[in-house]
Amino acid sequence: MTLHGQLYAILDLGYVRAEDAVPVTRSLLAGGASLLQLRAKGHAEPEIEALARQLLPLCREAGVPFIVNDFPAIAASVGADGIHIGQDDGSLADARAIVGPDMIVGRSTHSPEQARAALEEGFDYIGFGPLFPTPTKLGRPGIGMENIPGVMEAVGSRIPVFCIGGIKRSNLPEVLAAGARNLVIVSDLLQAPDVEAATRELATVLAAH
Ligand code: TZP
Ligand code: MG
Repeated sequence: MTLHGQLYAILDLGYVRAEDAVPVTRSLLAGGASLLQLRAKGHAEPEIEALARQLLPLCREAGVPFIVNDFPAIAASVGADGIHIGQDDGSLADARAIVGPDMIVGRSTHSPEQARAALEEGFDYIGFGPLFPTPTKLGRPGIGMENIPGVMEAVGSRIPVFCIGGIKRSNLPEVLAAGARNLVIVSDLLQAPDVEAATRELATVLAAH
């Protein structure tokens, strides 16, 4: 994985109806997303697996890694490219026992200490945030932007660090000025009137930065 310039899009069923998952994923991919995650909090595993089987070929066709949130067994069963796990979802070794040695395994981190720990444990990338409070992840305070430079230096020079949480086209300049180089953006893409155009706008700025 390249260290800089990536836009990680999430097909989040909190914003997209399952029946719209395929066209919205096509728009995210056409707009230039670098990675795509399926995030389906509260949905039943068979439904998530069925959706993953639909989205995986779209990502393959676009040459974009397809990542499953939360469920290593689903990622393994559908042959996804990666799995994303949070702080409460077990260790890297737990995930590797299910997905094997080759799959991308990413970790959510919420502090510089967690970011460094994830690097040392051997994760392939991290999410770092939420930078700002966000309705997509309720109940977590924003950690602010002041730790971005330190985390980018210590961790982001070794594995991709994806800043996440409340990032929008409107605050993109300040987030980039703070040192972010890869971003996860959920609601600003999924709530855009033209998802493909919004994705293209963000992906272009990020790739050129
Ligand atoms: N983890 C930390 S913040 C977040 C997740 C999944 C949600 C980011 O969504 P948005 O809509 O881009 O703030
Ligand atoms: Mg999780």
